[in-house]
Amino acid sequence: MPAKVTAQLAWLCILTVFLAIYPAWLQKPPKRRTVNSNAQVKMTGCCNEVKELKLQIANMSAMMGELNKKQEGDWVNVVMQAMKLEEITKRLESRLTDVESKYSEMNSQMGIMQLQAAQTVTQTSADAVYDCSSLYQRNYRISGVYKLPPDEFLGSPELEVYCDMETDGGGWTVIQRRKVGLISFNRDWKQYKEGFGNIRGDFWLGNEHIYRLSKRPTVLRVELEDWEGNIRYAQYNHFTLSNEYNSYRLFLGNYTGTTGRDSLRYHNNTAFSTKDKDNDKCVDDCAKFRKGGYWYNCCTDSNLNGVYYRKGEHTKNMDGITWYGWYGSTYSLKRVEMKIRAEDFKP
Ligand SMILES: *[C@@H]1O[C@H](CO)[C@@H](O)[C@H](O)[C@H]1NC(C)=O
Ligand SMILES: *[C@@H]1O[C@H](CO)[C@@H](O)[C@H](O)[C@H]1NC(C)=O
Ligand SMILES: *[C@@H]1O[C@H](CO)[C@@H](O)[C@H](O)[C@H]1NC(C)=O
Ligand SMILES: [Ca+2]
Repeated sequence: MPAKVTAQLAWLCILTVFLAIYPAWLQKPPKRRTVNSNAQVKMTGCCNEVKELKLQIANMSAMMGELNKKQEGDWVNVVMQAMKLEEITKRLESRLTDVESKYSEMNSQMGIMQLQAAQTVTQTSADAVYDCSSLYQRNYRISGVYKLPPDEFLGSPELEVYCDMETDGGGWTVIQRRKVGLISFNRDWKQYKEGFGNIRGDFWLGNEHIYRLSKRPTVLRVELEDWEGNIRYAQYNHFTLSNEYNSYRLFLGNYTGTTGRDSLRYHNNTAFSTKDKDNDKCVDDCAKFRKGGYWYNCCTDSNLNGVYYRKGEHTKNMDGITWYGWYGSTYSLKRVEMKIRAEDFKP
C-alpha cells in the first residue's frame, strides 16, 4: 500500500474513535438543586466520581493525540492501539452512564426533600406523601430509596423506604427483601417492630411501619425466585396488620398469582411471633424452630423470614426461606421481596 493511503487510513480510524468519545464530554451533569447539607455531601461524592471519569476520558483523548504523532510509523500498530483505546473508552462511558443514573436517582430524592419543605406550608390530606404509590402519582418514576416525610395528621415519623416503580405498574413500597443473605432474620420482637437491615439489601421495614402503611386498603405482592432464576408471585388484596396490642396479626384477602399453591393463607388471622414472643397456634415454639419472625401458625406453610441458605445448602433444612406451595418444606429460595401499594392505585 502506498504510504499516503496508510496514513489516511490511520487518520480516519483515529477520527472515528475520537468522535465516539466526544459525546461523553458534552454530557453535562444534571443540574444541582440546593436542598440540605446532608444531600450536598452525597451530591459532591457523586460529582467527583463523574468528574474523575470525565478526566479519564479526556486523558484517553490526550493519548490519541500522542498516537497522531506516531502515525507516520507502523500503521497496523497504530490501529491496534486505537482499537484498544476505544474499548477502554467504551468501558469508561458505560461506567459514566451508571454513575449518572445513580445521580438521577439522588436527584429524585432531592425532589422529595424539596417537597417535604414545601409540604409544611401547603399540606392537606389530599396531597400527602403517604407511601410509594403517592410518590408515583407525583411523577416519581425511578425505583430506589426515598424518604417519606413525617406527617403529624397520620402520626407517622420520617421513614426511608425503597420504592419499586416498575413491577406491574409500580408504586410499590417494599416491606421485606431477602437476596444477599448476610444478615440474620432471627431477631427479637423489638427489632421486628422497628425494622432492621439495609434498605438497598436485605431488610424488614418494621411491623409498626407496615401496620401504619396498610391502614388504608392495601395490596400485598410477594415475589419469589428460585436458584434457577425462575420468578413467581403471589398477590393479595385487603392486606393489613393489626396494631402491636393485637400482636400485628395478619389479614389477607383473596390470592392471585403463579406460585403453585397459596402458602400465606395458612398464616391468615395469625399473630406475629419472634424468638422472644411465642404467639403461634402451636404447643411448639415455631419462631425457635423456624428461626425467624413471622405469623407462625403451627408452624409454617411459608417461612419468608427464615434462614438464608446458599446454593448447595438450600435443600437440606426446614428453617430456610420456604414457600411450600412451590417447592415444599425444605427448599430455601434465592430471593424474596414483599411489597405493598394502595388498592385504588392506578398506574
Ligand atoms: C493518563 O493516563 C496515563 C496512563 O494511565 C498516565 O500515565 C497519565 O499520568 C495520565 N495523565 C493524566 C493527565 O491523567
Ligand atoms: C374473595 O373471593 C370470594 C369469592 O370469589 C368473594 O366472595 C370475596 O368477596 C373475595 N374477597 C375479597 C376480600 O376480595
Ligand atoms: C382471613 O381471615 C379473615 C378473618 O378470619 C377472613 O375474613 C378472611 O376471609 C380470610 N382470608 C382468606 C384469604 O381466607
Ligand atoms: Ca407456641
